[in-house]
Amino acid sequence: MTSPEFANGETRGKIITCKAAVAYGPGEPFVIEQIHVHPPQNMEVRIKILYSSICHTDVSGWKGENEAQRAFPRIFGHEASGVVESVGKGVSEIKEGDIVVPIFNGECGECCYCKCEKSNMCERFGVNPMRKVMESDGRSRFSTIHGKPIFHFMNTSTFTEYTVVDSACVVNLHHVQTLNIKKLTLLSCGVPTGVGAAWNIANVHSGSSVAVFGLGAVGLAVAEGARASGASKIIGVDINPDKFIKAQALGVTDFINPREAEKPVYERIREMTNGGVDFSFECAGLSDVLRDAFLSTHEGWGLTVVLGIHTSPRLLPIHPMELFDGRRIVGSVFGGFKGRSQLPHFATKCGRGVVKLDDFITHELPFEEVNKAFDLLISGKSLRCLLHF
Ligand code: CXF
Ligand code: ZN
Repeated sequence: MTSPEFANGETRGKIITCKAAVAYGPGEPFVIEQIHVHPPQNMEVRIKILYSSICHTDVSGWKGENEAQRAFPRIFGHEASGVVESVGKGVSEIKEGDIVVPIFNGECGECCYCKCEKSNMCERFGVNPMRKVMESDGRSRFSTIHGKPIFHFMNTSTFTEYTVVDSACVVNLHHVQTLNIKKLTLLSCGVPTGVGAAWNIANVHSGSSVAVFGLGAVGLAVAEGARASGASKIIGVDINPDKFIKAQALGVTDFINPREAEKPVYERIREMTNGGVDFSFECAGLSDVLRDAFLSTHEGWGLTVVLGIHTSPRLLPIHPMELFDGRRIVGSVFGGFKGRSQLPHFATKCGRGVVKLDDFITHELPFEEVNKAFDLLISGKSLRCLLHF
């Protein structure tokens, strides 16, 4: 990958004044304004963002759906690509000018989770929606030009021309020659989240049957992962019939619109699959949908993978006795991928065409139009809208 024209070293070690989309309150329109971005500290990286897209987790955080996680003013955004502007002391695997993607689910490489091959959690840099400042010193690297701190989001904060993230939350994809920078952006959250859920968490195998509830970018990435693994039946469930056209291109073989169904969706799916699917994936973040997903799998071995963001307070809509029917349920974050160590290989596979990325980018807008891009996602018109900086 050729770096964009960058790296004169002039800004290294200095505060950068640049534009960012700042959210001042839950659900309030983003304000594009000048902010200060402080230099990266030990083991941190300052990134010039080239593209950022929007994921439903940004929408959920921006709306303040989970009360305990509210923090404003804040810079949202966690799916992006960029070029390294400068690095703090101790950073060795990333250098100025490298093409990178930030990851919200970091990998320090040293904690008991990072050392355990069964998990992609990280003690220090795993998803912590409560965190709003840098892990190392509990401070923000962003401030208004009047010096008021602006909070971080999900270890990343990408709706800004420059961001600072810990090096544990940066994946170096500089070597990936086969994907352009726009496609690399997709690898920062939605696509690995979905594909990895099918590959790493469910282990979807050739000939298996799958139901995907919610056909946004993550649900479609699950479908694409299942297709690539040779699943023979992939049932897409969504209330928006427009989603089916795109879904077909990504491997979905059958479609159910719950609004048109005469019986519960799980009953319909059981009829279509001789008792239930092998795997179901809940990508809508709705309790009733999760129950349908759970009941749509086959007794004895069915597995439901939860990917959707559920607002709190909500508990699993399942009676413990129902687990005695042999259906299982598990959550999945970032598709089970360990970001820094496994994403480069995943990127290479995508570059080889194992996973088709072409259909995920539906819109592109200048970063200043972030409010419009949010509308497109919330109204179900876009899958991924790339904001360019
Ligand atoms: C989510 C997954 C659940 C926790 C918050 C982040 N993934 C990406 O947007
Ligand atoms: Zn996301």
